[in-house]
Amino acid sequence: MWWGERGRVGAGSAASGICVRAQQEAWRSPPQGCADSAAPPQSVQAVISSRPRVGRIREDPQHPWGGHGAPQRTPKAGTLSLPLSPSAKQSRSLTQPPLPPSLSLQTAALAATATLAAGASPQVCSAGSKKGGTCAAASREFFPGIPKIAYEGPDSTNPLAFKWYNPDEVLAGRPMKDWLRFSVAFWHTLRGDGSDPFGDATKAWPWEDPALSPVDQAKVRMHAMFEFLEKIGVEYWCFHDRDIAPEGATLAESNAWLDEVVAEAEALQAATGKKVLWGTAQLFKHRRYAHGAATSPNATVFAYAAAQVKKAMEVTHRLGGANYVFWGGREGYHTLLNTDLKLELDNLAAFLKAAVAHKKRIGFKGALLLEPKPQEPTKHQYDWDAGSTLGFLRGYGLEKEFSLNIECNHATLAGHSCEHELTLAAAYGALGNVDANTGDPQTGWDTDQFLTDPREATLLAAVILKNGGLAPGGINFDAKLRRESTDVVDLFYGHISGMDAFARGLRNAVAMAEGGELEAAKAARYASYASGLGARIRAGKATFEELEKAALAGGDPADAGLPSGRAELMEIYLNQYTR
Ligand SMILES: [Mn+2]
Repeated sequence: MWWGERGRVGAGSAASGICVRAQQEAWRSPPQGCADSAAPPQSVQAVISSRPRVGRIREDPQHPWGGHGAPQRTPKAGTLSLPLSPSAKQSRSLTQPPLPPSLSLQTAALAATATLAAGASPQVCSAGSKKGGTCAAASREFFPGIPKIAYEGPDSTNPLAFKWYNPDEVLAGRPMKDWLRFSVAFWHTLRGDGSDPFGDATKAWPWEDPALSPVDQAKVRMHAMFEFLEKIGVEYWCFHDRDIAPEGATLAESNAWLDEVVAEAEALQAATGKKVLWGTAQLFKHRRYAHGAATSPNATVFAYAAAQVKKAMEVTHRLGGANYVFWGGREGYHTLLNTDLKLELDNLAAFLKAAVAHKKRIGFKGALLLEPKPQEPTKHQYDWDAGSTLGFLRGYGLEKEFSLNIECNHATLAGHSCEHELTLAAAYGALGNVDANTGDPQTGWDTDQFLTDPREATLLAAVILKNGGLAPGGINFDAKLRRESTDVVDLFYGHISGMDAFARGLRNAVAMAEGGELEAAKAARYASYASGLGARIRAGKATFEELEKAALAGGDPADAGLPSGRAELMEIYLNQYTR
């Protein structure tokens, strides 16, 4: 295996090595089975305070995620020793900001957390996990001291609790969890390392272990994912093929490694009841896709991309995915001077038709979704926005096979509101899924922040409510921490904030619908279409001759006076329901 050839296998891969490292790195929970795992009990505060701090982070050019490598930690000498395992020689500097007081009050006994973690991250060691070290590493607790997040109601001041999201509470005839169908994105939450075009990785996540082989590392990450899902209380997750498994030296090797990691995920799903909301293929990162994938000028690249999607669809199907997504990050152009736009659109349609055929061949029942975005990384992406994507689908007769995955930050990049994109997709019966995030009003690029504004969430939830929900889609947190947010607890804060925003928005939207002022005002505004001439127009029966006759007889509508649009009153209603 290539990682062996490059010297990635060391003594650290063995169970004993993991135990030694755990002793050396004070922030780690000792893996189960290590001789010193009976370390003295610590307070929750001490465990949280010993969360991984970013030490020295160096580039790892072999890291499958690319140039910005897996962060590697060097414990930093500090000023205060914590009562960790007896052999932990390192001391750590307590430089992080004070924790919310509620944190130290929660789960007074670490034992409760440990029990939870054991349930959250069951000891699944698939046939592929031959190294004892991997199994031990995967069985560790990755979020020590963080309890399962509970609903405490709007008056709670505990930041590690839900104020609005109460999963089993029934609203408008359905539990909140079924309206919202939240999902965690593997790529941001597990793989996001804080790097940007100007800087290296900033996050030193405890599941990253450079001593492991890439495949074993991928399995360990998968265990961290399921512990996170369990503690945050989210039922679904989403992935790209290359997020969850490394790229091999050949396509066959990539496929084999993907199968190995998917087997681990399958076992974890069986043990926890968690499900895949959607899977997708990463057709934008590797240099082979520099000119595009399905719209590449090179037929060999088209074929490679097709093979990758074929496999990604198959593993999504194997994991029981509810949807499969296509995001064409490189499907576009940088200049029309070298681009045959018509040929590329034809090829994109041919690619999608082949995907539909394969879906039917393998019996995948999930929905196929296209995800619009106007640009970034290309100057112009063909799936610019909901409108252009719907037009493309209709132009090639694909509208019955695909619906849309609307990402809010993509909507704003296209010059729309997310509410607009959801409303337009819903109008065409094509609202498939929401990638929940937001941009920053002061920046013009895709910042993928957690959407936390209750007014915005109310507007979006109102569309979702009117659409009758999103199933088989849901609300996927395609959102990442800021570069400078570097603790695992920040992942919880981000998701709690996002989940609470949508839950609050849903509560507001249900109340707004029950109040009925906005719908009544809208109905009144269009009342002229309810009968007579308007009803004939609605039915598509009115001819130009008939309409001309009515206009000649009726005079200028402006003279009769047109009703006010009442936008300001509508804003009062919206704010009245935004809590
Ligand atoms: Mn985005």
